[in-house]
Amino acid sequence: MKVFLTSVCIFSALVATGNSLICEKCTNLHGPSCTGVSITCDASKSVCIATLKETFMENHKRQIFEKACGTTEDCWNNSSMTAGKFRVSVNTLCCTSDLCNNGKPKWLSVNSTLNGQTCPSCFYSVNSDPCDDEETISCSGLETECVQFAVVKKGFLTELRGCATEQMSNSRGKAAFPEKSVHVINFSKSNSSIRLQCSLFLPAIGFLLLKLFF
Ligand SMILES: *[C@@H]1O[C@H](CO)[C@@H](O)[C@H](O)[C@H]1NC(C)=O
Ligand SMILES: *[C@@H]1O[C@H](CO)[C@@H](O)[C@H](O)[C@H]1NC(C)=O
Ligand SMILES: *[C@@H]1O[C@H](CO)[C@@H](O)[C@H](O)[C@H]1NC(C)=O
Ligand SMILES: *[C@@H]1O[C@H](CO)[C@@H](O)[C@H](O)[C@H]1NC(C)=O
Ligand SMILES: CC(=O)N[C@H]1CO[C@H](CO)[C@@H](O)[C@@H]1O
Repeated sequence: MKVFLTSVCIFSALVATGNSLICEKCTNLHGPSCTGVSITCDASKSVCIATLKETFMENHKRQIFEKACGTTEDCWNNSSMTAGKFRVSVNTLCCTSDLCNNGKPKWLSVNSTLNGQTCPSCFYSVNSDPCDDEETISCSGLETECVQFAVVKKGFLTELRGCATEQMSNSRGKAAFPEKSVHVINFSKSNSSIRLQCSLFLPAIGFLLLKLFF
């Protein structure tokens, strides 16, 4: 009887697994690696992913590392942008065999060679200075496109303008903020040789009004 039950259990375990992918799952909010448990992915998830997100604000660096089941839309390579004093880069390892996201992927290091592009630059959030419409930055590495957009997280709005990689630009800003809790709005490519329309952004309108009336 015991033997029979054991085989039933093993059998159902096999059936439950079926063709589903198995991936490692873990999150480290303060570092570049993590080890976790093996999980069986939902049928809708076809890749195992490992994502390293690095942010720099002024001189403060933060690294977030996550391993999970995912879809090919969660795969970002060479996705970085620089906006004012803020820089974010996101790199993803995406693979399709069981537990292929274990271990520690190798990531490209930051390329700080100037590439000749200049873009309007701004990082405007709660507690930071309003955007200066004249401000530009020189772009480096693979960040050859000018983009602008805003992100909303928990009701707070942050406005970004700056240099982005092609992958970042193609993702319409989402690659910088893969978190489900962050919504990208009002994305557009900007042209370094055309003056930005400040009124695109609500905080800027507030700032303009202040300038006009006081
Ligand atoms: C990202 O780059 C790595 C290494 O260059 C490569 O193995 C991987 O296939 C790339 N992933 C995507 C989604 O382009
Ligand atoms: C990412 O950048 C590296 C180095 O420039 C390049 O070799 C690689 O092809 C790029 N990957 C993608 C997906 O663009
Ligand atoms: C770094 O960026 C420069 C300028 O875009 C480029 O010429 C160079 O090939 C890049 N180096 C690497 C290792 O990707
Ligand atoms: C940017 O503006 C210049 C000059 O007006 C124009 O030649 C170029 O095609 C524009 N680029 C984009 C991406 O709109
Ligand atoms: C200032 C501005 O352009 N705001 C727009 C941002 O995008 C939302 C919808 O995504 C619009 O409703 C806003 O008007």
